[in-house]
Amino acid sequence: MATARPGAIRSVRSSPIVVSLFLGLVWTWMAGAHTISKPARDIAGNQTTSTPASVTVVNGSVEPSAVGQWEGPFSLPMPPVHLLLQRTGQVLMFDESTGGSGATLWDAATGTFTPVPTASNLFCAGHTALADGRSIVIGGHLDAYRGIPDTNLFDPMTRTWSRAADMTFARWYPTATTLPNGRVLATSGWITPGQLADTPEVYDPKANSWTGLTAATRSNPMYSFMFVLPDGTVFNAGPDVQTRRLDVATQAWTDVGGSLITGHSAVMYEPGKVMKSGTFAAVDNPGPSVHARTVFIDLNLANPSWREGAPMAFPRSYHNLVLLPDGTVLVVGGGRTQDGYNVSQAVHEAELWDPATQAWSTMAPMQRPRLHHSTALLLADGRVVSAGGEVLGGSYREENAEIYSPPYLFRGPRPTITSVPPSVQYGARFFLETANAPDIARVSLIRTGLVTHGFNQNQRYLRLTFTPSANGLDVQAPLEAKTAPPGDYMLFVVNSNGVPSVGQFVNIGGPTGDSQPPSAPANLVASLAGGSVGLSWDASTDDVGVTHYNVHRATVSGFTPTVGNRIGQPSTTNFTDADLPNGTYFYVVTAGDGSGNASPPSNQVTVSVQPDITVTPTALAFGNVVVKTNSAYRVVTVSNDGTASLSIGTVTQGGTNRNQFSTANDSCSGRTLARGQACTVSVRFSPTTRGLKTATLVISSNDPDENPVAVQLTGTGTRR
Ligand SMILES: [Ca+2]
Ligand SMILES: [Ca+2]
Ligand SMILES: [Cu+2]
Repeated sequence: MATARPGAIRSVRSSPIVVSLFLGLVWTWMAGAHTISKPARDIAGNQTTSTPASVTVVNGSVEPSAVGQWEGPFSLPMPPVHLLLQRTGQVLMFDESTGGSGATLWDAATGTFTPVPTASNLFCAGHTALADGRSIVIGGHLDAYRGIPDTNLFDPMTRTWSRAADMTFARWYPTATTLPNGRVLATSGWITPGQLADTPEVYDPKANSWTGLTAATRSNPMYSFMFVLPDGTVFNAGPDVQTRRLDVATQAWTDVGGSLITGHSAVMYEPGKVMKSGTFAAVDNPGPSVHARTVFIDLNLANPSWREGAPMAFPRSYHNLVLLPDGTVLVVGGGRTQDGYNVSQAVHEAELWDPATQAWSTMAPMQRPRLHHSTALLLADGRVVSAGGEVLGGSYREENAEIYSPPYLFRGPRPTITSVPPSVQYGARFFLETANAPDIARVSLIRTGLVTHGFNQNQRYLRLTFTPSANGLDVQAPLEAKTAPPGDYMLFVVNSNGVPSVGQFVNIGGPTGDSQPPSAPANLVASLAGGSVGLSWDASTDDVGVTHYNVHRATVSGFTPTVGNRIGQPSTTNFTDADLPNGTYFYVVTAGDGSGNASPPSNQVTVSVQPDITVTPTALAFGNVVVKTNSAYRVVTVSNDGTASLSIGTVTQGGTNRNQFSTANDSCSGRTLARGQACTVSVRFSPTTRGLKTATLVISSNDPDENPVAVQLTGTGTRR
């Protein structure tokens, strides 16, 4: 194996168990006592040695506005190996010490703990969030490297667990990933020692059933770093060095390339852009020395490849990467050794990575060592909880949490969000009420975090575009589920000082009770001015509320409105389609509500954007003119009676006797006439011989249906 496999120290319950690992190493587990597997790494005696609290001067400053500030530690009922943020703002936690079933809800705001036990041992499970906001916990713990097939759902509103269909495979250390269609991908995890669940499977919450991706069977690292990419494929960023992507629909894996390092945590810090840092480690399977390296890949590129960026200030293993509302990435905890419990080698300083500078900055140090089984999570208030750390049966055990306020909470007043809709559908525009609209520089969405073992299986970050208005922001929801799989997100506004609001929970793309579409917009009318089409219509009605209109344009009559021909989503009953090229256009408008229901289309209107040439007169008869004399000049007027500019070519004479006629005072050749403008050209007849002479005055232009226009010229040469 190119990569060491993660493991966990585990308590041992019966006779010696021999566990064979891929590397050919054999560990012997002694019966009875709950001890660390390798006596050489016994940490007895370290347990009660608290790390001296010290103030570290960082970057020449200890100002909270530069390095942030830690609070705590606060006691917890367990060292939380798993932290799952809920839409209530509460955090669900569980570990092994309470039998794996002693899940507890923590309300950080009130400091209260509410037991929410379940029948399954959830220790070492994987977890993500469903479209409706429930947590889905897959697999769990029977014993070391022995998983369970249990699927458990936690509803934050009722605070209850329900048991869903079992997976086909038992999984210990699996990864759960919410797909764009709301289903959940289960990757990897141990069935039994030495046997990984190599076949991914997909859970359908509607059918309550799992389906194996048998054609996608391959050995993936346990607790794989999995990310849904903007193209809908799922990227496995590690902790293997070799990385690859899975097309769930075709069940095909494609190699992406070597990532230079293993990494102990990974984040997708923008859609398609992934970072990982530090060294992968497992308590029972130490590898080479720990480093501080950071690598990146942009999967939006046609040929993505990993590149190395500025390293962290400290070598780290067992750390957590946390996405923050301003787009920065916080690294918390970890240590300089691979053992996972050498508290003397713990890194207490946090570091902050800024995507703008691509550099890490060292932040304030926390009090406690956060090593193996430690967790870190962004709270809705913009602070970060760093919690736990323990080795089963060992003396390293942190039943506490500390809470970090990043520098952005010390840089002036926070913007506030007065209201947002509780749920928004893809492509909708929605109103975010805030008194700070003129000062808002960024609107961000961060999916609720569900973290264990250094990897948050559910967090993701995206920015939303917005338009300020009097009392808030008109915000564009994510256009599709590939960039924001359905579920609960925290919505933040960030002001020009980089200070975030408190996050508001918004469900994106999830199920709603509203299935009734608005009424069709009536009386759609169009007006045309200077190549811009003004559209207006009568307001629609809806049982819940019209949130926006969809303006659609096509070049064929009777077309079907689709996302592909949608040209705008105003929240008002008018829209301007500016600077159209010449052509004939058809428009319809539909009304949308906040649940993604669209009305039938309005009446269709037609707008023709084109020049229209008018030439007066269309024939000139010069009558009898004595040979070798000139007639008087006659004037031909060219005007543009259309709705777009008329471009005139060169005015010429054609026909048999074209040299008997000539032009002067030509203000038309090469001219572009705006709508309503005119030009003139003068023509005279100069016969050189007797008899009837005919020719044409040829006027070419960009008129779509009259090009060229020919003015008939006639005259007769007579004897002197
Ligand atoms: Ca409705
Ligand atoms: Ca015409
Ligand atoms: Cu573990």
